[in-house]
Amino acid sequence: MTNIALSRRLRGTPFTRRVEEAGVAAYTVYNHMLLPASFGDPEGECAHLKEHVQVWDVAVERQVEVFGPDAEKMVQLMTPRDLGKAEVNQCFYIPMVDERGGMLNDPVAIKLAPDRFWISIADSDVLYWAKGLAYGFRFEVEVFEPDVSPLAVQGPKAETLMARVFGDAVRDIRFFRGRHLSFEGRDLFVARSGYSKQGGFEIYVDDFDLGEPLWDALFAAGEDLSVRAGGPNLIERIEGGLLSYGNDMTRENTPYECGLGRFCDPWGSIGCVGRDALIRVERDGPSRVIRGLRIHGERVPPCRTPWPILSDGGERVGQVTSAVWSPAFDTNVAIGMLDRGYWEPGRTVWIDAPDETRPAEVTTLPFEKPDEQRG
Ligand code: THG
Repeated sequence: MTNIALSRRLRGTPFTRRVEEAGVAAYTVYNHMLLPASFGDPEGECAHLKEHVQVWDVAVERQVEVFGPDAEKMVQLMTPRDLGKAEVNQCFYIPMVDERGGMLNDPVAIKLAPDRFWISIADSDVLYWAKGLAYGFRFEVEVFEPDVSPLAVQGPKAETLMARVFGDAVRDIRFFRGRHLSFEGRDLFVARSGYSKQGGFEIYVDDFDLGEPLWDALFAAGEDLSVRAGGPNLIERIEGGLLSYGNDMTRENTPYECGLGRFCDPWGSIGCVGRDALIRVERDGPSRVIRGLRIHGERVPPCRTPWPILSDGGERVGQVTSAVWSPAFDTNVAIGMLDRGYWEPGRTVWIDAPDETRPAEVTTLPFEKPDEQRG
C-alpha cells in the first residue's frame, strides 16, 4: 500500500495533531477528510473498546445545517422516516433516498430547534442534494456546512469519563438524545450516540481551537480508565451490524433491502422524495436483503470489491461487502446482501473470495454473541 499524498482537499480536523501523536497507523478517506482507521492493532483496539473507553476523531461526520422557517418541512422531504413527533435535542437515524427510493446516505438528524437541524452525514455529498432541494422547492432555509467536528467517546467507561469532564448531567442523557453542556465556558452539544454498540457519547465541537483542549481534558481525566485514541472499528461494527454507506449499501439499494424498513413510513402524512417508489417496494417486498455471514476458514483478506456469493449450484445469489476476522467470534464475520430464497439464517452459501471459495453461514444482524448462541 502506498501513502496518501496530503493536501487541502484531504482536510485535517481539530484533533489531527493529537491523533498523529497517538500513533495513527492508517487513515481512510471519508467526506473528503481523513478518518483514523487504525492505531496499529485493530483486534486489540476492538477488545479495548469493549472493556474500557476510547476517544475518536469523527470530525468526518460532517454536519449539513438546515436553518430557517422551512427547515422541518425540508428535512422531512429528505427522509421517509416520520419526524412528526421529533422533539428538540432528539437525534434520529434517517434513511435518505432519491426519487427511485435508492439510498443517498444514512445520517443522524438532530433537531436543535424547531427551525434548526443538523444532518450528521455518512460518506456522500448530501450538502449539494440539500442545496438543490432548497433551491428547487424555494424553501425559506439556509443550507450550509458549519465548522462542527464531532468527537466520539465510546465504550463501557464512557459515561464515567464524560461525567468527569462535563459533570453528572451527562448521566441523564438518554440514547439518541442530547443537550448543551459547558466545557471551558463554551456550550457544546453532547448526545448519547456513536458508531459502536458499546455505548457512549458524541461531542459536537463547533470551535476548532477547542479541539486540543477537549482532547487533552478527556485524556487527563481518563488515565485510570485506560482511555485510548481509537476510531470506528471494522470488527466491532460488523459484529454489531452497523452498516457503512458506500460499502454495504449504495444508491442501488432501497432502505428495505438494507434492513432499514423500520425507519420508513412512506404512507404517512409526509410527501418525502421517493415516496411512490418506496410504497411499491414495501408492497412487493425487497428482492434481496442485508444479512450477516460467518465465513469459514482462515482469516479473509480486506474486502475491496464485492465478493460474489454463490449457491450450491454455482449461481450468483448475492455479494459480500464487508468482512473481517473476529477474535471474539472465532470466525470471519461479514455483511452482505442475499437474493430472495437464499437469505434465511442458517443456510449455507459459498463466498467467492479473492484467495479461495469458502462456505459461509447466513446469520441475522447483529451477530449473536458466542455465549448467546443456541444449539
Ligand atoms: N454519529 C453521527 N453521525 C454519523 C454517524 C454516527 N454519521 C455517519 C454515520 N455514523 C451514519 N451511520 C450511522 C449508522 C448507524 C447508527 C448511526 C449512524 C446507529 N445505529 C443504531 C443501531 O443500529 O444500533 C441505532 C439507531 C436507532 O435505533 O435509532 O447508531 O455514528 N453523529
